[in-house]
Amino acid sequence: MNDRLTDEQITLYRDNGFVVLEGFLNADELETWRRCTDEAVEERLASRAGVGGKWNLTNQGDPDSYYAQVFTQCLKLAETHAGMHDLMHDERLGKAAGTLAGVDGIRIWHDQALIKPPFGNPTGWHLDNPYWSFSSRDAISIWVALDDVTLANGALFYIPGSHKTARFENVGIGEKQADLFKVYPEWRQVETVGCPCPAGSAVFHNGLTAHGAGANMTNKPRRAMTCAYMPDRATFNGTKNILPDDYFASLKVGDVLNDDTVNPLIWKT
Ligand SMILES: O=C(O)CCC(=O)C(=O)O
Ligand SMILES: [Fe+2]
Repeated sequence: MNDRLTDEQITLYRDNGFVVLEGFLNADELETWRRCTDEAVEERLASRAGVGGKWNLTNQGDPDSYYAQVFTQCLKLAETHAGMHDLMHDERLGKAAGTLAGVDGIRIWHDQALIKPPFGNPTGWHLDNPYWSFSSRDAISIWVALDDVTLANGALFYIPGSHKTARFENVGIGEKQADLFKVYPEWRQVETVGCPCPAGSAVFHNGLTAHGAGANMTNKPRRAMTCAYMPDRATFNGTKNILPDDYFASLKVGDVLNDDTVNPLIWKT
């Protein structure tokens, strides 16, 4: 894993709100990530209801819906697949995320496979952090390309610098790609940046950077394995998102989200 970050990469991340690291995984690691992702997704879909019978850990409840055809989304695969657990708990990922974000500890918010199917719908423009149960300008995600990602099969697109002016207001990923620009009309003036990248690349983005992805115009899947990270000591904002029912019921707004089972601490300075 080529997890060493240059000062230039850190600066790019902080200025733009995203950075592409080509050659992050070597060929052997890429094979392992592909195998674990394929197996974990297959198991999750075969179990139909995911962890604890909760449909919210996959979006394939109605495979014909618009959202189900944006990507096959399977959340928290580290909890159901041992190989994926080992990949996601790798301290080097936490260190890279924490170094880019400039924080002293990183917890897993959730992992998720995002497999854009052949002829899949585009991913509408959105922010990530406002979906989650903590509000932080330092939230960060890794998105690892498991296939060569091109402008034809669903490359990520970003609005550079949008993380600096985002206000935690958001829209859902729906059929209307441009809804986010009703909330942030000023971002219409900013040139977007597409991020095609070879398989094995890692793309990091801030949880408040506006992003989306194109349609998959090819007859092959575009596989990505991702993980969203929460800075250590982040606090509960009242949103349930994917928190387990009993844990959610026990929380008050402002509580520190430091349950090591729900949100494992994978790196600390
Ligand atoms: O893979 C995609 O199409 C979208 C990815 C995304 O929204 C994310 O990783 O936050
Ligand atoms: Fe996203």
